[in-house]
Amino acid sequence: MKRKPWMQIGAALMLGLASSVWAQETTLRLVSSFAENGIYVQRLQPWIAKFNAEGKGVLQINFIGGPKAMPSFEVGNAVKTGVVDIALNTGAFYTNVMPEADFLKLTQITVAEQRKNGAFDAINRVWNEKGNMQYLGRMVESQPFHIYTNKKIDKPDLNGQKIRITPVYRDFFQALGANVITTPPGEVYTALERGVVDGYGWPIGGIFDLNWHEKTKFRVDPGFYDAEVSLIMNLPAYKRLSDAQRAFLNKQVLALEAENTFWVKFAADETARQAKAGIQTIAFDAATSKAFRDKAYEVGWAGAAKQSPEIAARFKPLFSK
Ligand code: 173
Repeated sequence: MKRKPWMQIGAALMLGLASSVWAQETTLRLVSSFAENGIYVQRLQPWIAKFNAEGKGVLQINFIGGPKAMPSFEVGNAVKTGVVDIALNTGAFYTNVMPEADFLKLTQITVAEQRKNGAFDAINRVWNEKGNMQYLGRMVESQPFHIYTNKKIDKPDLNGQKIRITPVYRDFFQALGANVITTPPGEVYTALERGVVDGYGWPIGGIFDLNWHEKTKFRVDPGFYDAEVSLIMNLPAYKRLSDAQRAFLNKQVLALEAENTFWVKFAADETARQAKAGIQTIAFDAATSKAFRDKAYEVGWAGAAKQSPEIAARFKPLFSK
């Protein structure tokens, strides 16, 4: 039988209708590199609940779990290969995917400014090409890193100290003379307890989440860099979304970033809580503090330039004040 043109149009319409019915809802699997009871996941949970409530029929998130579900340092690769769709992660945990991931600690401007000045686009060019990922958004800012130690110092000198690190701190702490040991957060408590390390690097907030305050005597001020905790997504999974799904996802991520004002107060609250818990502050005079912070960035950018000169040069003006 010869088909009439109107029959073909009818068939096309029905196909279109069917595909719009079938494409209606997608569920994305999300894992976290950070502990489920920690502050980052605590803040992500209500966001996921709202996402799923508003995303009915469009897009849903299925939270798989934290480091018990997948080891922290394996999450980046799982996003790259599509084993999971989305991760809450920090660049230091997926330098095995691309060394540039750790450069995000060097941003000195707000996340909103990074979106405006082209930093996000520059990041995504690299994340797309080298990581097979979309850098969706950054949910933590204004959280400088600190040295926490049980061995008192009176100047910026870590000679004779064993310090737990991730790639965030490696170059800087080694420049200060430390012996460094890389571990995921989940191993810090035991390392302190057994005396495997004298101290550790961590942001100003969150040391109570895994009870490290029980094993911590001193915090060194000032802080340096800015803790980066972000949502990253498998690039093919991102591209598979319909325009409406992608728009919904981006809207939700922007809403999450709009809540980042939380972190300034959290830093102040955590500083007070540490003092109350008996953690003493080691502070340097103004000139030494400035030299300490300047050195952190100098060493950090030098390390970046050594690992990936072209991309470090591209990022530096976009990340700096
Ligand atoms: O110390 C760490 O484990 C680390 O690199 C990090 C990065 C971002 C937020 C918290 C910790």
